[in-house]
Amino acid sequence: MTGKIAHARAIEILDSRGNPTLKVYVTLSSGVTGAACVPSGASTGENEAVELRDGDAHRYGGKGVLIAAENVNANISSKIAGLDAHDQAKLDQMLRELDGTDNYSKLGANAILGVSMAVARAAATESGQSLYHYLGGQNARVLPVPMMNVLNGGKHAANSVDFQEYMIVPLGAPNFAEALRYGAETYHSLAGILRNRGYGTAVGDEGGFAPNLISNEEACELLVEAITQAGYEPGTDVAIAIDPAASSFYVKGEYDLNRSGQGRRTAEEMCQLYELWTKKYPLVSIEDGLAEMDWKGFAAHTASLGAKIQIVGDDIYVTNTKFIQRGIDTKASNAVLIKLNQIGTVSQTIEAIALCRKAGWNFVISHRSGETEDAFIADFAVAMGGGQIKTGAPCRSERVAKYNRLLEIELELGSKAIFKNPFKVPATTGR
Ligand code: 2PG
Ligand code: MG
Repeated sequence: MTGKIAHARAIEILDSRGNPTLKVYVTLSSGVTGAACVPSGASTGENEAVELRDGDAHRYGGKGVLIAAENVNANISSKIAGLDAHDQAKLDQMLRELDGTDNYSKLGANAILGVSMAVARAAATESGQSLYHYLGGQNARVLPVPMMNVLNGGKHAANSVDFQEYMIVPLGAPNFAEALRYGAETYHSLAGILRNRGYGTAVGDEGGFAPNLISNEEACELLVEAITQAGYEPGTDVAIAIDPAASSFYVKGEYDLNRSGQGRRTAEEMCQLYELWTKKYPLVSIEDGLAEMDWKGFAAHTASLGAKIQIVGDDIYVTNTKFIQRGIDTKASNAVLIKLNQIGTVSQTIEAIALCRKAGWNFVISHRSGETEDAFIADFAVAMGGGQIKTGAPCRSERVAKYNRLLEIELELGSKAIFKNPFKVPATTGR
């Protein structure tokens, strides 16, 4: 009989930081197998689903995932055998019940998500469809505008920059392939500028350069210069987005910009800083400008800039409808960063996106800083049709795998493919 799950198997593999993670293979009774690899974050939100690690100091510094693998092989596999692989919602509900906790702390969100994604892959293959069509229906055809993280700081690099991510957003391109070219060319022009200034061009976890800059703001100046030097118009062709990941420098109710030596700031001062940057630079999106526990700061930030640009919540929501609803009620942002492993199953991720849509909010499908060659999120971004993906620099194969998959999808869709600027308001350059 087709459509039924036969078994699931998990193995321990390595992620892009050389840490263990899971690869899960789900085989159907038809003989079709789907596989998926699980990503892993560094600047994690406090309320994320639990990534189960062995804690055995003799293996990978305690980061092994053999227990999570065994949970798939010994506990989950036999319980999901016989379920219809094409009923993702039912499968994911079964996984929730099997674990029995709110945050998958029993079996591990890494074990659960690996199974959830691999089942989707197997079902797509069995039905003869691309994953983006299987998950998003036959009308799925919006290619995402990429947010490409080209300067890394914070927890993703050992340098003098407090803010974690400075991204280029090629929103003026006519299609995804051209957007990728705009981005890659800007990345190379940035490399040249950094070299000329005597800065290092070694890369951080997401493939962006990680130089010791003089200030957090210098990164924005460098990006505008790189965009211009690559032959593009800042704001019109290529804009800027940032993810300060402010939870990582929130100390006792203040924002401690100690890496760059810029001292402590209150939430109000951080808001003023972002207002100033939005006037000076072609900024279209700010993610986690305030810390995850600073709901008041987030609301003030959105009140000051939300009408002009996209304000994204990542750590504050952790792709969880409970927190996203609170954000909607309190006007804490106007967009959500979506990460499958923050919440644990494909279905719960889709529920989070449905809530964003209902509120008229944007959403951005995102990688993690620890990634693998799995390009699941490329298909997922097209399936969900939100028009935005954040998946690193055009550098390091675990990042480029997603971009290359999107090139394939665009080709497959042909003239049906849509690529458009998802930002309501054009960037204000103030120039
Ligand atoms: C973020 C992510 C991805 P991490 O903060 O948005 O860029 O980082 O995976 O380390 O949480
Ligand atoms: Mg983030």
